[in-house]
Amino acid sequence: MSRSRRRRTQVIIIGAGPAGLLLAQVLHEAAIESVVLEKHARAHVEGRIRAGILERGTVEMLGRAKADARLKREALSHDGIEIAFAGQRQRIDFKALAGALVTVYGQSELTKDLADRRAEIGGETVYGADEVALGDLCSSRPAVSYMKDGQAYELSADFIAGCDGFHGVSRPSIPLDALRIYERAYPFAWLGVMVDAPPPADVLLYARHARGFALCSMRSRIRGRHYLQVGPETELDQWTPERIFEEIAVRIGDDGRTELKQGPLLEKSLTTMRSFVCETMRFGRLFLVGDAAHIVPPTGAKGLNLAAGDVHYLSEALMEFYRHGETSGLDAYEGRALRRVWKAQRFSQWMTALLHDFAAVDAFQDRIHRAELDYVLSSKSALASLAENYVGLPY
Ligand code: RFL
Ligand code: PHB
Repeated sequence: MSRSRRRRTQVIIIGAGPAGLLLAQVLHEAAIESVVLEKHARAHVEGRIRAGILERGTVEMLGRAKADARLKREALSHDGIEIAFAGQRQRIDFKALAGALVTVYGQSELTKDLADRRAEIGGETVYGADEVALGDLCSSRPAVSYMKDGQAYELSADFIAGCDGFHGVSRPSIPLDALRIYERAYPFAWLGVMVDAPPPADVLLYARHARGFALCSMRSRIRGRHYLQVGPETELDQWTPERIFEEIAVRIGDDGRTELKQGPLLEKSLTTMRSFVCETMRFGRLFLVGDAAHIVPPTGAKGLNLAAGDVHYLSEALMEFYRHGETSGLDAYEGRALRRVWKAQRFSQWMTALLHDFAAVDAFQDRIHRAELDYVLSSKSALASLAENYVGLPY
C-alpha cells in the first residue's frame, strides 16, 4: 500500500450531519479553514428523515452560515401547536405566550442546503471516509487518520470537532475514566411515517390518548410526517398503512375520520427513545458537538436545535481564539453548552412524560402525568413555560 498522505488544516470536523456542516460554514464565514470527514455518501446523509422543527436561534445560525436562502422561500412558520387530550383539542399560542414562532423545515433539506453552500464556496468535505481514528488529543497538534478509496490519509489541525452523532468515533476516543455519562431509557419507541397527503391540522398536533402518544407533524402543507408511540419490540411489518392511519385517527380524536387524509407512505421507521448526556464535551483539543454528546427523546423537538446551540458556543470560542489568541471561550465551552443541554433534557423528558402512556410500567405515575397535563392545559403560567421552552431558550 502507498504511504499515508499528510495534510494540515485549522479545524478537523468529523461528521457531515447538521452539526458538522453548520460548524464548517459558520467557521468559513469567519475565515477559519476546516476539513469535514464523513463516513457515508452524501446521498445517504441527506436521505435520513429526522427533525422537522427549528428554533429561532437555529434559523439565525443558518443565516450566519449563508445557507438560508431556500429556507426563507419554502419553510413554514408556526405560531403554536395543538394538544389533543381527554376528547378536547387545545391550541397553545406561542406568539401570545412567548412572543416567538417556530420554523417547520426538514433536517434533510437543511443538510442539503448546507452541503450545497459548502460546495459553492469550495470547502472540503470527504464523503466515504473510512476508519477515521483520532490521536494526540492532548497535544497542540491533534490528528486524524482515515482511509478513502484504499488510500491512507493523515490530517493534523489545531482542534478537532466531534460532530459524528451518537454512534460516532469521537466520544469513544476519550479515555473511559475521563467520561462523565448520564442516561435514561424509555419503555417505548416511535413509529414514524412520511405521508404524501396534507396533515390534519395547520400546526403540529400532539395527542395523549389511553392507547398512547401520537404526533401529526408535516414537511409542507401537502406532506404529513406522523409518529405513534409503540412497544420497543414492535415489528414494523405488522403496521400496515390502514392500521397506522386508523391508530393515528383514534389517538388524535378524529372520530368522524374526516381530518386525517390518507396517502401513500413514503417512509416508515422505528426510533428508540433515550436521554443521554456525556458531560465531557471537551477532552484536550477535542470538542464534542450535537448528538455525539447528547440525545433527547424527540417529543420536545430539541435534538437538532441543541446541536445548533453547541455550534454557536464553539464557533464563538474558536473565533476568539483565532482573532485574539484568547482561550477563555474554549475553556468555557463545556460549561456553557451543558447548561443549555440540561435545560433541554429537562423539557424533553417532561414533554415525554406528559404525553406518553406509561400505565403498564407505573400506573400511579401515569395518573400523575395525566393530572399534570390537565393542569398545564388550564394554567396560563404553565402554558407560558411550555411555550418558552418549545420555541427555544436563548443562547
Ligand atoms: P447526526 O445527524 O447523527 O450526524 C452525524 C454524522 O456523523 C457521521 N459519522 C461519522 N463520520 C465519520 N466517521 C465516523 N466514524 C462517523 N460516525 C458517524 C454520520 O454518518 C452523520 O452524517 O448528528 P448531528 O449532526 O449532531 O445532528 C443531530 C440531529 O440529527 C438530531 O439531534 C435530530 O435529528 C433529533 N431530532 C429532532 N431534533 C430537533 O431539533 N427537532 C425535531 O423536530 C427532531 N425530530 C429527531 C426528530 C430525531 C429523530 N430520530 C430519528 C432520532 C425526530 C426523530 C424521529
Ligand atoms: C418532525 O416533524 O419530525 C417532528 C416534529 C416535532 C417533534 C418531533 C419530530 O417533537
